[in-house]
Amino acid sequence: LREHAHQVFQTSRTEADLREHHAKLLGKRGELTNLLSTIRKYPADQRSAVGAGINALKHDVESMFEARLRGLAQSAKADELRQVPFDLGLPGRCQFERGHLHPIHQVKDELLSIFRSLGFVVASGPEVETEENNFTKLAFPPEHPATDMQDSFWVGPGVLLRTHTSNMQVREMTSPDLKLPLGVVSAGPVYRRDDDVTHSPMFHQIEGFLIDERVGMADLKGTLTAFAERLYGPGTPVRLRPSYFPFVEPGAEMDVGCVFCVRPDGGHDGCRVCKQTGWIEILGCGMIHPEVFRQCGIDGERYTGFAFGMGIERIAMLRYGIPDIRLMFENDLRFLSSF
Ligand code: FA5
Repeated sequence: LREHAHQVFQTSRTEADLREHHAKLLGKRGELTNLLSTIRKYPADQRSAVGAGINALKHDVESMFEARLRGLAQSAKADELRQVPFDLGLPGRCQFERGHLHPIHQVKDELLSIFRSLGFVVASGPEVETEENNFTKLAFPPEHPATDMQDSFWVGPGVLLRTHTSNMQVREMTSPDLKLPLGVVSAGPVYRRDDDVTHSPMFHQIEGFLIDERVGMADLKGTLTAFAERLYGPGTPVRLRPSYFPFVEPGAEMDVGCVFCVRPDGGHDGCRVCKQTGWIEILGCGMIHPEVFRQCGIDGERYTGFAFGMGIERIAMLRYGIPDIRLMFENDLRFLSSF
């Protein structure tokens, strides 16, 4: 019977077939079930041995049935997979557009790579900063309007969202790993209580500074001229105008020749970007103030340095002709997908 069961199960080609054979063997009137009723015919002392034998047989037949059932299911699955033409390389039916970096990040990466190619190393720092690193060590006088509650977002006493990336000057100069000479650039978000078409409460700056013996204004101008030429093209005119920042002396702002209204005759009639002056202000800069060196524990007799900082949105707006800074933070896909 065991062999018979094995043979009929193995030759069953479908589940229905298999179940039919199973019923014939183990169903209510199945051959094996009938066997059980023959136990009575045996002498009493043999019945339990015969019963055990029949039960073992029943168990074996059930196992054979289960195994064949699994085998049939597996080969059914394999047949199905062979029939359905699966091509994993086929392109999907819905077309996803590829994303890209936000224009601010595109410009930021470009600015950083220009300064990297000029030999500066890239550093980064936190957006939550101490008053000391953001203002005090940068020689802001205590009554300076920027330290007022109106301009800064205070997180707690003596702690604020940094208002500029100049905090990185202090962080680098007071670092235990400081090694001079040092040339650093750093970019990231900064925060101020501003809100209009050219001023956003959160915006991005890039800061750079170089500290060495005998660094002078000529090095500053040379570096920034090389930078402007790489950003806006060879021969881009630049000029420095005197200006004031508490942490530099002398301080200056740098303008580049307006790239929007350049004409062979040099006219600027009607240009709204440079307001017909022919110049566009792009950054603040100057020689690091001896007071900053003193506060940061650097020998200002031996070392000098220059520093500069600019708004990344400003550069992006000029580059792409974006009229309103707020467009850059609204995440409107019609705007973003044009970059
Ligand atoms: C500074 O923040 C100085 N730390 C720059 C500096 C560094 C000077 C090193 C000297 C040496 P200022 O406040 O001017 O300077 O800001 C620099 C630039 O940030 C501005 O020219 C402008 O492009 C940009 N900016 C300022 N406020 C906003 C704002 N709310 N939204 C967008 N851009 C802004």
